Amino acid sequence: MNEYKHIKNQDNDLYEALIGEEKREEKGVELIPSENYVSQAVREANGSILTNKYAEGYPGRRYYGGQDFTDAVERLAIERACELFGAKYANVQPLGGAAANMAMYFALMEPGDTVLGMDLSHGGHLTHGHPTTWINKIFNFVRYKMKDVETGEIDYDELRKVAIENKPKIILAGFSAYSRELDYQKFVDIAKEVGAYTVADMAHIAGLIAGDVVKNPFDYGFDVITTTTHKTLRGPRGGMILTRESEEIAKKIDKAVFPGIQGGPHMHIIAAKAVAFGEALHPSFKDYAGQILKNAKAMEKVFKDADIRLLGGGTDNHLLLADVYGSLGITGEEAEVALDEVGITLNKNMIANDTRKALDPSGIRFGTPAMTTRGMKEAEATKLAELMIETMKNKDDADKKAEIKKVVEELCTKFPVPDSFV
Ligand code: DSN
Repeated sequence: MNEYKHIKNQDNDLYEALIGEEKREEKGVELIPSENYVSQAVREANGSILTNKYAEGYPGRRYYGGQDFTDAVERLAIERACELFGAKYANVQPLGGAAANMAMYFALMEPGDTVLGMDLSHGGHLTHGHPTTWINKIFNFVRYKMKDVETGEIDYDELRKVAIENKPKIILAGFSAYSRELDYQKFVDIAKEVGAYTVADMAHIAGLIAGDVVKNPFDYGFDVITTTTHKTLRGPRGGMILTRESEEIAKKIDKAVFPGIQGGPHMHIIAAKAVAFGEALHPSFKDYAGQILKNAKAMEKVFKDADIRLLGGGTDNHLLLADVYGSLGITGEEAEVALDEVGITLNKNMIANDTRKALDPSGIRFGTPAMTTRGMKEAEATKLAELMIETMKNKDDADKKAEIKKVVEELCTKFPVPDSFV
């Protein structure tokens, strides 16, 4: 546990909140598939004096003085990112995944141009053109979907048809609630046919790509990858844009990030990205990524054995989507609350063709990146999945939930978050 001694001395209200969160993370298990625990080294960089520095521009061409050390920091992050993903260019300045996607859209398109992306109710992300976002007012978004929600197979014939009809500038592969591998070759073939760029939003699976346990879209000729750095990749909260080989695209992306949509880069976060990418280049990261998948498969088995419907029929990655309303008669919101009470954190989620609403949907989404960071393996994943089902089946039984909470706490005590991963 961190001491926060200076905060304690000068700001007790904030101190109490931080200690509360420290305890919550220690005593409960995190199954939100987009979350993780970072190393102390990442946190040191994140909390470093680089937060003091303005560094508009890029290494070797900054607009402010005093850049003796910022260039070295940013170059390290760029070189490591390129090595991890097999890219020629990397922009490590995006403040998050949404900023990365926005900059990518502005780099590759003019207002009014069209993007073909995954339907949001079938696993796509808000930044892929949700009607409530500003980006949706600037660009035109058309959709592809799963052909069969029970297997997760994408309808590539429909994707091709929509591409031919709408001539998109970008065909976007990527998701935030989809558990199967995509057929990247099909995306590339269709994009070639209609003259579109191929972009993969790999925020959720970046760590799995870096660890070589799922396919890398660049191996199929994708032009660009956007990602966050804090999910499976286990870095600080932030974003990144990678370009496979085109200098022309990379230049457009750099301009779109700064001065296009952002000001001074957050150099402390870029330093923390460099640390995290260094960790992901370490051979042990491959084991970590492999274990994420094994743990997800162990959870899949328990849910399947209990006859709980999994969207896509199971998982090829780190996450699972379960139709708990259809299978157990408990809503996603009720499940989230009951599980929170026993120290298991996950999120309610809409499922494809959901008849319920976003704030109280039919599904839950959960995954294994954070629990795997704690060193938990298949036995613990199996136990947690069993406890989840027991909790959902007994959501109104306070005694049962107290009993389960104790078991979760004991498990967490045995698996503290490590300080270092290398
Ligand atoms: N909020 C992230 C997630 O949970 O998937 C995506 O932005």
